[in-house]
Amino acid sequence: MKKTMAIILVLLMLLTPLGAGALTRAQVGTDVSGFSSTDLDGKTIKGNVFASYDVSIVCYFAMWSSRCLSQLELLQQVHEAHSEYGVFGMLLVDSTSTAELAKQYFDEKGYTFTVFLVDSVWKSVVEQSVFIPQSHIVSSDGVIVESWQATFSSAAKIEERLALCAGGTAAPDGDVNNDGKTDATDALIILRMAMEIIDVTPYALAHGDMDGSGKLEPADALIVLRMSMGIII
Ligand SMILES: [Ca+2]
Repeated sequence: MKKTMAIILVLLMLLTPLGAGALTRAQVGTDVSGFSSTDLDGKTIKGNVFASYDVSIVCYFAMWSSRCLSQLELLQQVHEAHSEYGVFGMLLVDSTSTAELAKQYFDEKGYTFTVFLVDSVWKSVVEQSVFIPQSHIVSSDGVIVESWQATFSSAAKIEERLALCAGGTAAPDGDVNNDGKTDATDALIILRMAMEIIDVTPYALAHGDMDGSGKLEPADALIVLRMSMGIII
């Protein structure tokens, strides 16, 4: 039985592409403490800013994307509720997404969290994905511990990820991609992490370590696959 399940898992892994929300190996683990840029008022901001917080979220956004603008409202909510977390917007700059436009928008909306312009250090990170917005959670020493290539549906979702990255715990429910369902996609992500194809993130470990062993293993993927098939609840 175990062998059969393992074969099914491997076949699924080979055949199923991971969609938005997939974690890229190259972004997680990147040291961005050397970044240097300016905020919307032209003030210098550098990588040492992360040292003031348990963890920080940096959301890469463009003014021409309504999907991005919807995230700013959520980020403001997190910023107001949690002084222990750094909340930063990082602006894509082009002819229709300028610092002036962003400043005007933030003033109109009453948003108060810091926005800085993407610099060369961050550019090498964000260019690895075509998705925007993308959010990166950064440790106090300036290393990316989690990257999220999808929109968040609520401030609570952002807060949960930040709490886990800051060392919090969660009940393992198998939903490692945080889409509200436990299904074969989650099993695949766990398997890929167990095989070191993609990096294990704090969020995935908290939600996917089904047997409580402290790490993600094929056994966890099997449990999640069985849950998704209704074999165990
Ligand atoms: Ca899921």
